[in-house]
Amino acid sequence: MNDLSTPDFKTLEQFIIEQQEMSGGATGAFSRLLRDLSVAAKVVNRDMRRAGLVDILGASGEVNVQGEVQQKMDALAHAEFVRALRRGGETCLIGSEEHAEAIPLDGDRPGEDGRYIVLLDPLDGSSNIDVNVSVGTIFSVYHLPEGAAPTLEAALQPGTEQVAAGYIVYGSSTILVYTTGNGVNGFTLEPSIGEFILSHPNIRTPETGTMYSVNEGNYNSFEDGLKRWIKWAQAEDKATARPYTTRYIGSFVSDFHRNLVKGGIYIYPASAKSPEGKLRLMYESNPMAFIVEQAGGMASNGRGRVMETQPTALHQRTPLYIGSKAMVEQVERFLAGEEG
Ligand code: P6P
Repeated sequence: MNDLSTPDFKTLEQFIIEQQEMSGGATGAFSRLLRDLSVAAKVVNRDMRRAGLVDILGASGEVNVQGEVQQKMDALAHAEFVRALRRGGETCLIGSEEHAEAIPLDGDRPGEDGRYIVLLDPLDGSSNIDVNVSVGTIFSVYHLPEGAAPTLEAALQPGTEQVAAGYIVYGSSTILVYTTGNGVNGFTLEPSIGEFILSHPNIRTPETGTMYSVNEGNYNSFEDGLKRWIKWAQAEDKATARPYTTRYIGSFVSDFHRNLVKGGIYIYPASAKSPEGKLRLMYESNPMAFIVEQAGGMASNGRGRVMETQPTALHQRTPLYIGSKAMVEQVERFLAGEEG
C-alpha cells in the first residue's frame, strides 16, 4: 500500500539516469562515476555521524602534504573515496589533498581502464570536527585526454575543462550539490531510506548579497583594495543595506553553501601567512568556481577568472573571491583601484 502521505520525490540515481538519457550517446560510465561518489559520501556521512562515539576524532598524528595535522576522519574519508572510485572502475587517476602524489587506479575490469580523473578534498575543514562544526567533501572531474597516460600531467587541466564538480556538506543535513555544466542541483540525504533526494532543483545564486566571509584576523596583511572594500562593507548606509554581515565558519564548504543559497562572497586572499592564498586550485577553487558560475555567480583570483588558471602543480594554491557576481565584480574593482 503506497503511503500517499509521503510527498513524491526523485532520488539522485533517478536524476542521474534522466540526465544520461537526455545526453544522447551516453555510455553510462559518467553516471556510474557519480553513483560511486555518492556511495562514498554516504559511508563518510555514516562515519561522520559516529565520529563522536567511535574513537575516530582528533588527529591521527600524521601530517598531510600541506603540513597540516591530519584528522583521522580526513584519512578515513580519503580512503573511502579512493576505495569507491577504484571499485567503480570508471576512474583512472585520483588527486587528493591527503596524498602527495596523484594516485593511478587500474580499473577493476581488466582492459577497461577508467576514462575519468577525479580531484578531491576528502574532508575540507576537518579541524572543525572535534567541535562539531560542519565540514565537507569537494570533488572535480575531468576526462583523461585522448591518447594520454593517466599521469599528473593529464590531470593538470584548467578548470574550464571540468566535466563535473560537486560537494557534500555534512551539516545539520547532509547535502550533495553538483553540476555537469547544465545547471546546479542539490540533493538531501534521507537517512531513513539511505537515498539522496532532489531538494534544491536548479540552484541560482542571488546576483548580490550582504554577507561576506573572510578571516579578518589577517586584515593587516591584506592588499589595500581589499582593506578598503571591507571598510566600505562595514560603513553605515541604509540605501545599500550596509553594514554587511560577516559570516565565517572556518569551513569553506559550509560558508560557500550558505552564500550560494542566500547570496554573499567568500574571500581567501593572499596574505603574509598565505602569500598565494590558502585554498587549493585543483580540488577546492576550481570545482566551486564551476558550480558558482553554473548558478549565475562568479569566481576570481582577484584579477581574473579562477577557472582559466593553467595549473602547474596538484596542490597549488590561489587567492579566491567567490560568490554573488555583483559582489565579486565590485571587489575586483576595489582591488584594481577603480572604485572606493
Ligand atoms: P583560516 C579549512 O582548513 C580551510 O581550507 C577552509 O575550509 C576554511 O575556509 C579555511 O581553511 C580557514 O582558514 O586560515 O581562516 O583558519
